[in-house]
Amino acid sequence: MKESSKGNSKDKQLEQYRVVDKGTKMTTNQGLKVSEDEFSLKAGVRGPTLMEDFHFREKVTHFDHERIPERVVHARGYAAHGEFELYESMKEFTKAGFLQDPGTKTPVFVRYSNVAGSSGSSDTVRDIRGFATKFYTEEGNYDLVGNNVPVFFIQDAIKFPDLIHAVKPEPHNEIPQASTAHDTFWDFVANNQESAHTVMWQMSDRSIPKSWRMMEGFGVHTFRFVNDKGKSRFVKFHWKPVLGVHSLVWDEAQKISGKDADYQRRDLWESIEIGHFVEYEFGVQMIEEEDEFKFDFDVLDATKIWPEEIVPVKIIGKMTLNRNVDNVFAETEQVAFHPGNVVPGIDFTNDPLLQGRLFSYLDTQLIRLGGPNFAEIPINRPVCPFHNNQRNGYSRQTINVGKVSYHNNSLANNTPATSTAKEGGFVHYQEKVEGRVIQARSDSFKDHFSQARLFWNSMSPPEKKHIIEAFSFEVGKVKNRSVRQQVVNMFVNVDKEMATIIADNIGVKRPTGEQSSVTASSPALSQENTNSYPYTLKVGVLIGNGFDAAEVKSTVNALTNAGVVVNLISEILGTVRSADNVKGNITETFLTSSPVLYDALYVVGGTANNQAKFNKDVEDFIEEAYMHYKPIGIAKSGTSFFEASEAKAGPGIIFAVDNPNFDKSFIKAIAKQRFWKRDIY
Ligand code: HDE
Repeated sequence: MKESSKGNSKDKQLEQYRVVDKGTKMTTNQGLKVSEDEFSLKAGVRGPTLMEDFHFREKVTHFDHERIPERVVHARGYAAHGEFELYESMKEFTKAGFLQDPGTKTPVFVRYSNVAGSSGSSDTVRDIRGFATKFYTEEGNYDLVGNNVPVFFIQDAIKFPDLIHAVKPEPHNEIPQASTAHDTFWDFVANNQESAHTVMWQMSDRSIPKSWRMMEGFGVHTFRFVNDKGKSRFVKFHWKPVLGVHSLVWDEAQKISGKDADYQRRDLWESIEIGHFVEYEFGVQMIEEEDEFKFDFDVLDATKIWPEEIVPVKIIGKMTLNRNVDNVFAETEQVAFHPGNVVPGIDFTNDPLLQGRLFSYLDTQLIRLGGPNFAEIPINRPVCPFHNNQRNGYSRQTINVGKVSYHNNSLANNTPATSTAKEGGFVHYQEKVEGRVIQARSDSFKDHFSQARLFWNSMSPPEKKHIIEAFSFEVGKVKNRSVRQQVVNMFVNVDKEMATIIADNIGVKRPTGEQSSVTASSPALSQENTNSYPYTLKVGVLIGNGFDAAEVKSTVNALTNAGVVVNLISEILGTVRSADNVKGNITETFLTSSPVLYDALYVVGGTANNQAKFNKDVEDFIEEAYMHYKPIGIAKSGTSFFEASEAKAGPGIIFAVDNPNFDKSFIKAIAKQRFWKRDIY
């Protein structure tokens, strides 16, 4: 671990709680040294175990209670520490302390998650990803609990339990795990048409991100910035990954689930361990209060984006994740996020989805973390002092000294004292609210298809193809014909051709409705327009004995210099030798690895003990990478291996033969990641 990455105030606070057991003597929880940890206490060597064995009872009792309830949603997750640095002062817009002075660094903790699956499910399922950030500011913890998709399925929090019941495995047989490809989810979609826009995102490549390091994050709701003069503006928050937005292809995602269910957490862990820190820029979109009604969407509706071309994203800082956790349970599992954790200068709006979340998160922590004292768990403690009159409850750790635990008081000089706004006290924004008590939704929330169509219009041809394939897979898994029909009848509102192709694929009648008349598009929504770098991508080198050391070394060096991670793959672990006896270190075999775990292949070829099997393995790797549109670089000695495979020369296939620019072209191809123009089927 890099020394520098243990330096911020949160890291220092956590340091006090770290316990290193290595090199110590074993004791009970009471501190008594243990003399025997192999055999329980028995009456005779073949006799019954005795109740008296307090060490056995303590050990097993603790074990019996090791689990806590997993999160009801977002159960599968993984996290890392880091820092947020402000580029430019936001003083004009917000009084939030951590957004005032350029260069201010704030410790952060980020937990990524999948929504639907249980904690043991696979990383690469099709799902929206959670992207929750806790900023440990000097004014208290600020939590931005967002997703990698900017919109949500529903408009009012009262429908959240319904949505989640429909998404989760069906209750009669608890199938399928971590998948929306089943009857109840699509029945929910078709009968709750406000989900249309988010479902389009979910059927797009966004829901199979290649890496958490390569996906955007969104606050989703409209929040408020409030400045020191009390002026408020509407704001939406964005995380933009420096490496750009990249996705898996569906066949690859499914195969990775089997080959490495921990694919995304491993990617995050390993990247941070080798110093490939994870970076996102932080952006804000702002709308003046007086412009609230100037748009063709309601700013309070969480099923709508503010197209970046209409409301630009202002980049104001950068987050870098640079330290893995010490203990996943203590940190990642026990972290408690809450959209209601705000600081002065950031406030809420009347978005009915946000309003409901403000209740739900505190409530869920009470059951998950076993009582009201979870803020005292090290990962949840703010870095600034915290004092109030809350007392007692399960697992209270603070020893509050003195007899006063009420307000107002005279015995403690009326402390802990409240603070005015000037002194940093949080004062809720004084929005004027009027209305009748009513259970209804504003008409301005009722357009469900315009932005779903905007999203469709913004997609490139390969992205559109993937969306159609995703629908055809997901709805194709729905057994109930009426539900399948209802889904295409709904999505014809987005695009007639799309819905017609899906209808044909899933064996229902072509829909008769008409698509939305929106013709606008938002180029920012297409992944085609994203950043692409070779940095941190992974290349598998398929190599046997007898390779040309000079050629391979030069390419591997060029790749490494570009920040590419290179693994040598062969028939067995150990070493391979070049024609002139230079050694190569084999870290994976054809059996332990798979082309789906690499971004590109470098085919060197060579000789092996079982040449026929080696040749077949190399060909299989080439064919699979080819089918997933990945770049393949072919060393001179690799040409015959490539030619023996079913893959064809064309986009993203770079040969070293007669190519003085091989390294450069290969690195460029690696950065591009996918070659959709490949003739596959
Ligand atoms: Fe959540 N959500 N949510 N959610 N959510 C939870 O809190 C809830 C919503 C999000 O890594 C739960 O601690 C309601 C939108 C993330 O620990 C729970 C509604 C967005 C995480 C809960 C929503 C999110 C959660 C479950 C409808 C994107 C994981 C465990 C109004 C902006 C945080 C927990 C982590 C977790 C409730 C909708 C993001 C039950 C009622 C919209 C990233 O409290």
